[in-house]
Amino acid sequence: MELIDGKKIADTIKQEIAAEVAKMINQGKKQPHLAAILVGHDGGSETYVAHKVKACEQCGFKSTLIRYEDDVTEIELLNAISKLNNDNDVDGFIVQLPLPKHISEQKIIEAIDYRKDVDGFHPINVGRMSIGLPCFLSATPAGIIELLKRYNISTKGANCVVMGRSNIVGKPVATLMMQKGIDATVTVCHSATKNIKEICRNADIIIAALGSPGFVTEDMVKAGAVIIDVGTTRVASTLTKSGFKLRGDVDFENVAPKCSFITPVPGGVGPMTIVSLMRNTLIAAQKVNFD
Ligand code: L34
Repeated sequence: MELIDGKKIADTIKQEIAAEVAKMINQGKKQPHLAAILVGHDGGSETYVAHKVKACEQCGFKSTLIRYEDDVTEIELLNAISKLNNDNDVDGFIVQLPLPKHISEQKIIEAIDYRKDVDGFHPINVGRMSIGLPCFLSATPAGIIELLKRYNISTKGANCVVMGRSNIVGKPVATLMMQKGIDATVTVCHSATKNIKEICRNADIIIAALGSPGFVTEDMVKAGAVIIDVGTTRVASTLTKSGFKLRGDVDFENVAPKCSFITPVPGGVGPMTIVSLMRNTLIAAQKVNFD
């Protein structure tokens, strides 16, 4: 069993991006600039956005964090987005999800100029991805593909089971895995799927993105399978100062010995999500024309 070290790969990629930025600056170009809107004080969102701001520093980007309280109105957020759309210094921006219930996430996502949508959540980017056109790929799926590539994991003809059908991970990663060049045979499982254990046992690659801690157990995994664990649920723990620890969707302790490759939580997919956002911001700053 080999551990897939997402943190190490992410650190390497950040250095590659920083070198690219140094070149741009040498050529007299402006520093790439990522802005993030964070609403409220959700613990997970605070952590992820803080990681994004820090990664900007490491890559040599400028970053701007715009914060609102939970009671922000939809109109206020739409105004903030419109400002960022029109700000020539901002190359790309994100609105960290989830948002409070009184705000329509879809409306917010669709208000973002797709050319600055470095999350790749706008329907134009999602649509372009589905038909294999250049676009901003959403960060977690792109990070997973990059990990498979950097570990030389063969995907051609592999049976890939994606667990979860969210717009952020399940659906886009399933789309990417079946694309020409990656060439996996993809099955997507969700809460209404029958025989989920059987389907998983047939998988060469399992991508677990359900947000259900420890769901994937040893009896669901074929010997030698590759396991990508996207879950990062905070569960109560008396062992840590914070009072919680992160748990993935995979029962790591019992599943790991059976696999050929497995991602840990933390230190697997999470850091790759951050670095894919950095890559998209670099592309946005280079004003690559996708059309
Ligand atoms: N708009 N909303 C928008 N874009 C995104 O790309 C996200 N996502 C998801 C939630 N909402 C979003 C993230 O940023 C999930 N996500 C994310 C980002 C980073 C990490 C996990 C999820 C991460 O860094 N995980 C670390 C541990 C972090 C910790 O200590 O809590 C890891 O090693 O897995």
